[in-house]
Amino acid sequence: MVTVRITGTTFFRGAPAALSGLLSGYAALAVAELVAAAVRPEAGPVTAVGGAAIDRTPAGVKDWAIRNFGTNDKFVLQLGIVIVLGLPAMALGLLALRHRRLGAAGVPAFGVVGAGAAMSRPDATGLVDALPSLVGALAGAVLLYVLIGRLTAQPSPASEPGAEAGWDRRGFLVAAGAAALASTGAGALGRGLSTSRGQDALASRAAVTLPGPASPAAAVPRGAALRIPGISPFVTPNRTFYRVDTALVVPKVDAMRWRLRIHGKGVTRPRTLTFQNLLERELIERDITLTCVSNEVGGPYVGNARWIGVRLADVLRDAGVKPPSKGGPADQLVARSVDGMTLGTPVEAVMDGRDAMLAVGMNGEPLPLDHGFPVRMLVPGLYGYVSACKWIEDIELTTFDDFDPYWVKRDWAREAPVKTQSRIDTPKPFARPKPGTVMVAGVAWAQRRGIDRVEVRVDDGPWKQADLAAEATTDTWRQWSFPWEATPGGHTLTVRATDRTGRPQTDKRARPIPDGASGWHSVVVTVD
Ligand SMILES: Nc1nc2c(c(=O)[nH]1)N[C@H]1C(S)=C(S)[C@@H](COP(=O)(O)O)O[C@H]1N2
Ligand SMILES: [Mo]
Repeated sequence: MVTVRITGTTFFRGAPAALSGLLSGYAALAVAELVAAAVRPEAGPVTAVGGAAIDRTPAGVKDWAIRNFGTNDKFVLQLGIVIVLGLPAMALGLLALRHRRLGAAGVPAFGVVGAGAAMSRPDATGLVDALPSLVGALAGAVLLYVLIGRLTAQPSPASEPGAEAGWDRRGFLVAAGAAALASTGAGALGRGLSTSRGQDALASRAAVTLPGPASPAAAVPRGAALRIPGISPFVTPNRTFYRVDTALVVPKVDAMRWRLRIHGKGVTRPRTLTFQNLLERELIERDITLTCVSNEVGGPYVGNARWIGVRLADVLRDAGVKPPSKGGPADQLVARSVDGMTLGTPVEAVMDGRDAMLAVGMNGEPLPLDHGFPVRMLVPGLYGYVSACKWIEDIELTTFDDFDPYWVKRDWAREAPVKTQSRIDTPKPFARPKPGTVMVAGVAWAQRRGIDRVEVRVDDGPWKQADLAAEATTDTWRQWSFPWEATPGGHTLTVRATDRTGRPQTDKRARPIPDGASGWHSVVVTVD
């Protein structure tokens, strides 16, 4: 009789105990996010663990995640973290039912993981980064202790005479309900705080008026933008411009408080520039195609925009910097962003006359937050990870021997000029066009060198010249088209480009790591 009762009760209490664990985890996260919002949003446990996971993810998996989830990769990661936390939280609840102190003490163990992750981030600033996770975990532990206390407390004999569940059901429900409410409130408050911080950044962006460029972009020739359905437009709108970065939370930088420090080897006149300082300089406007090294053959991580900014070489010269070819001691420029990302660029490339810039505008507006507001770097001809630092705040002149930036530490190449590539935008893979003339069209790029020729092959037939759109500059991609007389059946369309140096795009397949994918893009279609 007694045994039966205990077993039944234990089972009966299992569900509320697991719920207590979940609630405690929820409260811990909510309190942690609130503390983070007050001290440092990036130090919140979900962001920190997610960021630390990104830092430690092998390049192959990261590529896979970007490929399969696209820009949603970060949402999927965060969702995964929350789900993965749920199970142990419930287990701790059950453990606490038998060993109240031990179960409650398990919660801070997770806090330590969160704190460790936050402190390991490249942008960590010290112990404050540990604070959100630790305070949150403490709150969670206390809550679990209290809730389990309600669960194991005996009801007053008068309240529920003969009640089989020997626990203070009312006390538990009240405590659990209050905890859920308070946690939701804390979470909402935290989110509100973070949002209001973001408002300063947004307000400062809204207040920016970009001055006209002293050196406007060359007019885009009339024939540079073909009107073919399905082809990538010559100018990629900001809204659809690809985004690749490690930031789980997009940095929200107030342009009025923004500073750029320039220092390091061979910097005879170290500088700290304000946003206003930049706007007061001569601005250049250029059309530049930006490419990500992670882009697979035929992939989407390439876009062309009209950028406006300050010539980086001028700023460096003002600081006394000389390129190695003029006897300068630094061969690597390391750009650092507000979120601790580091990117290394050859000083020689930045100062060789190309339009390397500190960009403040993109397609006629201040940089979107996602694309680096208020200031980012751009160097035509180099993949983004070795040149295009978003949310930049520091430029250090150093050497390739002395410092490996973020991606180089993760086995990507130190130097990475963009490889010649071409892509079929239309028809799409597995399209079913009708027999007759089918417009095959797409884009090709070889920044700095320029595209000289694009050829298309149907199945194993001969290479045939595609029609090239007019070239805007050698730093922009070039559209091409090819009217194909399609015959019924399955066909493979393949494209290859040749750059202005006369070198055809290699057919040798290479993965993106370490210095960019190579190979020809093919699309299989069925004509019927
Ligand atoms: N701060 C910061 N800057 C960054 C990155 C990043 O992760 N953090 N990613 C780089 C990479 S890999 C690329 S390809 C470009 C992409 O720029 P976009 O997102 O504006 O297209 O930004 C570069 N600048
Ligand atoms: Mo990239």
